[in-house]
Amino acid sequence: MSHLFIDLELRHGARNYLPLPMVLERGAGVYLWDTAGRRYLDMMSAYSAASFGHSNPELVGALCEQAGQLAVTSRAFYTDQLGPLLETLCAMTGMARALPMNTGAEAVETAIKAARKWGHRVRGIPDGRARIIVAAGNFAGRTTTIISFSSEPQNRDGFGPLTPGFDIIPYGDAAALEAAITPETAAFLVEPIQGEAGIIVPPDGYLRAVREICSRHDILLIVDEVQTGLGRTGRLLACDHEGIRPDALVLGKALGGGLLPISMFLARADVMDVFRPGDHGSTFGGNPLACAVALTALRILERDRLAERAAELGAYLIEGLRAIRHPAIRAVRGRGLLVALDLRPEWASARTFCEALMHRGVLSKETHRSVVRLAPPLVITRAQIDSALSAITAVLAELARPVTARAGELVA
Ligand code: IF1
Repeated sequence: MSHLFIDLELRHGARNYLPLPMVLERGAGVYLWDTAGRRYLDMMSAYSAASFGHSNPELVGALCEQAGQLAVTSRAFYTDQLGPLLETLCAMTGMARALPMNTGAEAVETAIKAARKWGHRVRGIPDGRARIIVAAGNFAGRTTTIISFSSEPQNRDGFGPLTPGFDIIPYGDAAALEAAITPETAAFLVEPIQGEAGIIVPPDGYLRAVREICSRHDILLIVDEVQTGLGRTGRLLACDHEGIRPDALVLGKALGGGLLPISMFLARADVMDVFRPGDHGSTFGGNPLACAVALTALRILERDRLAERAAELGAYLIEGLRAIRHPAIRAVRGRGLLVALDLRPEWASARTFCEALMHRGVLSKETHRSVVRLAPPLVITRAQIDSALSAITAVLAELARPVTARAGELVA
């Protein structure tokens, strides 16, 4: 039966993904079920969008109630849902203003437009000359401007002409930021932990150092917390681990409670005030339906102390992974419930590992060939983490000797 759905996607869809060979039809909490009724423990939670668990009943309730009340109005009118969400997010993050969008990429594009216009109108950079510094290994979405500053060739190849005005520096190197700043630099856009790059945690103090450099040079520190934000790394924001406040912030994914897209660009007042009526917008940005779900998600995040939970259970997961003694494991890294199991390529590819995990009822996703991403819903329990660790241990045990050793045998 599942091949029918796979065939339909292959026949009528673009081939821009290579999904694992299974078909999902239901989700609840940390579990997903395929069309054959098999249950899976979800260890990647839709790239951190499903932090509250799949089809969270409270969030579905908020969605249904608001959908029956008022869903999409455009921003031609005020509504009773957007203001409370903006107020709540500004209070939680310490930002002065917020501008709602839908996807992470749209909120990042909003950040780029704000930084450029602030650079031109406030900082006095000649019009059209503002530059933004980014870090190698960044991932901020798939629009043509965002891929223009990707250091990953596949993200860019064939999609030119690329958008100019970006300078790429090594990630985790504060001195490189200082050296790259010019009179035309308006901002530094950076992830506090790089997700797609393989869950790369920068050296301790990196965020504090770049905060000081940006302040001293009066350039904007814009932090992309689309993936790391909203409790994922064990604090409300990953920036909180170093106690720094950026000049602007991007949120997305989990803000929609795993039910619908909503993202947010938040910033200092003088940055957000560069937007005048008609400068920027979006049909669905800030729609009351998404706002009602996001408000409920934020209330659950705080009421159920999900950030603290991510810190505690993330440490438990990392400790459990590090206790597995197997030569195929090159590294275990991460923060909170954003964890990477980095495999030695001569033992197995992350893709092969994820396929083997799937057959043991655990779902994850590879990134950058050698990294298995482990980022479950923040509502996961210790017992469920134990199940994931058992499956990972079993798959590791299945791995035969490294490919190179086997090849040696064949030659001999
Ligand atoms: C895919 C992972 C990638 C993001 C950060 C902005 C965006 C993302 C830090 C854009 C999106 C998604 C996109 C998805 C895979 C996934 C991802 F790290 F989360 F796994 F690619 F890096 N900033 N990340 O991570 O948000 O427009 O997608 O809502 O494109 O395959 P979006």
